[in-house]
Amino acid sequence: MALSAWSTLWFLAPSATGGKRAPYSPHPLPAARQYRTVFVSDVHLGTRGCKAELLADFLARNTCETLYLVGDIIDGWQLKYRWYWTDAQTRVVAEILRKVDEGTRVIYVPGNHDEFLREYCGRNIAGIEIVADAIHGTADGRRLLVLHGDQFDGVIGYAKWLAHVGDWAYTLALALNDRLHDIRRRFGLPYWSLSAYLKRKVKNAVEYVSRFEEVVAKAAAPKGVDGVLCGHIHQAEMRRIGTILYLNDGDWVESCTALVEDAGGHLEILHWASSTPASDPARVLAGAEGEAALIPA
Ligand SMILES: [Mn+2]
Repeated sequence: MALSAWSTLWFLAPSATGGKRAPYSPHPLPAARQYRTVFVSDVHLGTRGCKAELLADFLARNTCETLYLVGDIIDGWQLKYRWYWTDAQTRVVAEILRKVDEGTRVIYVPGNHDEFLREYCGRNIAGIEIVADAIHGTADGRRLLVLHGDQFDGVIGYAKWLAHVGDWAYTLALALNDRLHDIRRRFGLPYWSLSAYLKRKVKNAVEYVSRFEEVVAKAAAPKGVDGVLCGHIHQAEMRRIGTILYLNDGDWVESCTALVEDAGGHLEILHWASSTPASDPARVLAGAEGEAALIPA
């Protein structure tokens, strides 16, 4: 009993190598892969919640012919209130520009948090094409409408001012999450997500997600496309809704997901945080994967 209690507190004990904490054991990162297309959104650069290190690693370790940045990449709302920027966030920008230099076509579809970029739609900034929306042709001939998704907030009945309040509450929940995780980790307790817990408690959030997915699919159907790909609600998904394939690439504040297409047109949701080893410090930082945002952002 005493032994097991101590073993859970092993990290408090001075290591044999001179009083410092034992370093995390190195694990091999997942093998780099070549994709035809990578879609990422809801990175929220400029916020504390942004898992920039994981995203920079993901971008550095995977190549693609086309990279879609599906909105809320830079969080203009947060940066307006308070300037927050880290070296890892600079690395994300550097990795995107490196992709441009290496010949990847980079297409940026602004979202609501980076709506300041919408006035540049049709322009090319540093080799990145800024567009309001796009049609992506998959390798197997399907046509996907690519947009951020906030356009449908009004239809769902989510006012913009309310979204701002939601954004603030969501940021707070994520901050509490990280703090709580730090404390629990110190006591050797496993990861427990406050925001995931709250999400389960807040039934409205679950209803919002399914309603959002249906509204987006319904709007895409008359456009003569096979599917629609968006972000915005921080919940990765791939499912058929009526005749439309609904795709959501998730986010990089909680779940660290991307949507990827291989050379044959096969689409899948990639959980980058869970594809790294459990004891990887970067993963600990990212928290649990696959959980939804408490409040749509
Ligand atoms: Mn958004």
